[in-house]
Amino acid sequence: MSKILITSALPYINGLPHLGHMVGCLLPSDIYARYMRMLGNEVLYVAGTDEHGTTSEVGALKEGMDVQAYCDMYHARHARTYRDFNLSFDYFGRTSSPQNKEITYHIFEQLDKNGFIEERTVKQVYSVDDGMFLADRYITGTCPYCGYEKARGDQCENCTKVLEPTDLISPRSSVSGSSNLEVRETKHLFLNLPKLEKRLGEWIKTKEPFWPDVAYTIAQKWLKEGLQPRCITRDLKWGFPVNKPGYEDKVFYVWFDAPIGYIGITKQWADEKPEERSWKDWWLSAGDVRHVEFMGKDNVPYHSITFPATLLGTGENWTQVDYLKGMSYLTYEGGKFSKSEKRGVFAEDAVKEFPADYWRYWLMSNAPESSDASFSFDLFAAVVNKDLNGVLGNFVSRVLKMTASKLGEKVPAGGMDGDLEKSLAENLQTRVNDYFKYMNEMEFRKAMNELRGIWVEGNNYITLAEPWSVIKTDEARAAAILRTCINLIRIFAILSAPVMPQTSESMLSRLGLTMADIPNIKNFNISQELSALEAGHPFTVGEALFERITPEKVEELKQKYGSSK
Ligand code: B3M
Ligand code: ZN
Repeated sequence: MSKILITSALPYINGLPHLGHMVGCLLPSDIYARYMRMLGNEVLYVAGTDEHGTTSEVGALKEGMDVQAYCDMYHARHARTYRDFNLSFDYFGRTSSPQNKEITYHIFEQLDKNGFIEERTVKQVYSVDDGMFLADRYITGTCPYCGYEKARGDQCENCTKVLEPTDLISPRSSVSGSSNLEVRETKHLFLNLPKLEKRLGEWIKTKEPFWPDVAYTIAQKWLKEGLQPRCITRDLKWGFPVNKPGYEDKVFYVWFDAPIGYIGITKQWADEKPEERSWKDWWLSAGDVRHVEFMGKDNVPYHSITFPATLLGTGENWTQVDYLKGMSYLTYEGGKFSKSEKRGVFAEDAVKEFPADYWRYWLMSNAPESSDASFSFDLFAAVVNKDLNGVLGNFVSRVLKMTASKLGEKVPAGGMDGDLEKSLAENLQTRVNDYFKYMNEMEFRKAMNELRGIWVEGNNYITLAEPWSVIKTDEARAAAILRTCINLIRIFAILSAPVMPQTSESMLSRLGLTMADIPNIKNFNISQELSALEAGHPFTVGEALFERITPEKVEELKQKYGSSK
């Protein structure tokens, strides 16, 4: 048994998750966590909301709420949505927790003590009427290059030129619209990354054979270009006040305390049962922990450079990332998801339309891994109707109905296995080995392809074995075939459990089993599993597992959620 620490990138509190966020880090991490538990590993799986920063302050301001209350409300909404999607976090915490504050302070003190923090004076835009320094993207003005009137201080959306706030013509605050802006000098703390570059390079080398290409390439590119000192403080009110004399009125930059949040959230989890849990067993001189992180690819630099360097700079033995799974992007009906333009399915609504498993399966079998992927309701309905309803659902209901009506609601007795069963076992074992291989490698699209292949083997078997005709002449042989089929249902339930936990539970319950009856799958031997349920074991037929999605429903959904431009 190994200890596996799994984290999903922490979603920003102010952006409610859409399908792209779900597939970008939350879902794959859950599927991996469930799978690792089924292998008998000791898993700790944590995530939480990323709450600090200008976006929260501005978001709260726009909704006329106090920032704390705003974050409390959105935290609850995030947590509820992920519960509805059946994400199996051991803990879903918050970066604003006292625990995270304590660890952030400690890490900062170590960095400062070891000489990796430096003071610099920078020039920044101050909004007199708002009484605050403005982050570059909260300054709006006319683009000097193309004349677009709503260019942001960091970039012009229209011509994509990267800008400095001072480039803008007639700049104004995006918070209040006020143009009473001044450039003021302000002191900030920087993490001296150049000083850590050598150590970081050496550490990355130790990871080379294990890191997926995307992560390794991005990290190498940054190192090659040379690291720059990074500002880790901000002139804001919402955040952890900096614990250094002279900086008390500033807070840590959101990207400083957010990844530390993984540790802070683990401490939140441990503090609930201090007598049996220890956060240090996972994070500090923990030794035997394998740490796997899931994130969108834009987050990779922070997780392969900045955060590891931060931890290295403490001089302490922190658990570092062993594997980074970076996902590409999911588009919606060929365009971008956009809350303001009412385009795209947000996770909160998704589970109101269909059970979570429909989404979980579709998203993982179309995961944007090697390239971006596109969601459309046509594709979604096609996959649900074909793979889930047509292949899996149909098999289950056909087998159970036929057995119940011809031989009673028990696993039938009698008959002999023959060549068909032999080749079924062989084919399945190959498929299952590949499925496990891809799950281990976190190649989810390929893994889902194998899972579907496993269901297809069941359908091929029943088509060849024809229990419906055999039963007319040889009841014992038909009994043997249906016994195999019922055992296949149990096997399908076990193997589908990481991606479709509810469906799995529903399949098991027909067989009088629960999730707790799922065996350790480390040495999953198909021949043995094919006779796990013995003659006489009772079952019930139950309702259809899935519902077909009609073309009318697809049209209705396209209208409701916005279709392609
Ligand atoms: N909240 C960015 C994002 O959601 C950021 C991730 C933090 S992970 C420590 O894309
Ligand atoms: Zn422009």
